Amino acid sequence: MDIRVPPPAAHSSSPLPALRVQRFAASAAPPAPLGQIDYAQAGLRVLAGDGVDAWCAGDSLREGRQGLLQWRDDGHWLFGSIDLPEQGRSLAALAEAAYAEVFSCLAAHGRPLVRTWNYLPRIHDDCAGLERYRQFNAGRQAAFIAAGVDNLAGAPAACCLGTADGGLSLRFLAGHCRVQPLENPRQVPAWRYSRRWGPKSPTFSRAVLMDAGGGRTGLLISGTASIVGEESQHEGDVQAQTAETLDNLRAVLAAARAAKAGLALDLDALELTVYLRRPADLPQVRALLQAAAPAAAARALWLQADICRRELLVEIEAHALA
Ligand code: 3EB
Repeated sequence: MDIRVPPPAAHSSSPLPALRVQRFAASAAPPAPLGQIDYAQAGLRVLAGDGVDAWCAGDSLREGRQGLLQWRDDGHWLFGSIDLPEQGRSLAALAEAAYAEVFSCLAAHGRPLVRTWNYLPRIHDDCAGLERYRQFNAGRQAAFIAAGVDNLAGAPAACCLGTADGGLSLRFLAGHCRVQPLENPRQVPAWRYSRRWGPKSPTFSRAVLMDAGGGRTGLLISGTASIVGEESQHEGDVQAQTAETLDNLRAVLAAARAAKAGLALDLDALELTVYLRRPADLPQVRALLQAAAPAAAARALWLQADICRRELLVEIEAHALA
């Protein structure tokens, strides 16, 4: 482990710095945030908006490496990344290895996982009779269980998107205390999906609420799509899928408001990332988003990616630090 000065103050004694995330064009991104996601570098095509999300909090950063994993820690928050080449391994083995590194890093730092971003190449291809996304799910879940996570209901918020090539790219944010996971009453919790969606369910919560420091509350909403119960809705109809996705986002926001008295967030308060399977759908989806949440639509980042079920054309993730 390669530790840079200065060592952190014990995190119980220093005040919790406010977590913030800012969007930049790749050329303008700050050199040393807690961590950043350069979407183009992760293999996604930026359709509109600035393509780097920089997560920042305190300035006293330590950083280090553990195998192929890199992390930065400000004493309260930790942001990490790991990029694993496939080298002939199955996606299940790859996901399990990547998440084992993540959990070993988090155990060393005593930090709980808050949010993960997962990017994997050729997500729909078949490998030994199982779609690669489903293989990924099997490996991810196995790593959670191996790490001693006995209740998948506490899983982090997440997204999982397909890229054209490259290896498995994982980005993650860990916090200073346990977060409050949220579910969407319109949807079956993903960790309880039936075996129709794969032998092992995906390991994520629909959203998490947390203390974001500086007196603020953080709401991180997972990738959200046109799913009701556990069924994909409106196959082939991008406009209806967008409307259903917005209804799901509203339902998660209602769950967040119910969980946290005084939280007054609506769609327009969210920072949105919109993933489109087909770039040509951008104008239609943008028009619907502008009608539902004009201010949020104006700030949104638009990316092209494969969404983890073939029939899904649009997925939206969001965060707000209120
Ligand atoms: C869904 O709701 C759509 O596997 O980490 C959304 C967010 C989706 C996260 C993941 C998958 C993931 O099932 C897909």
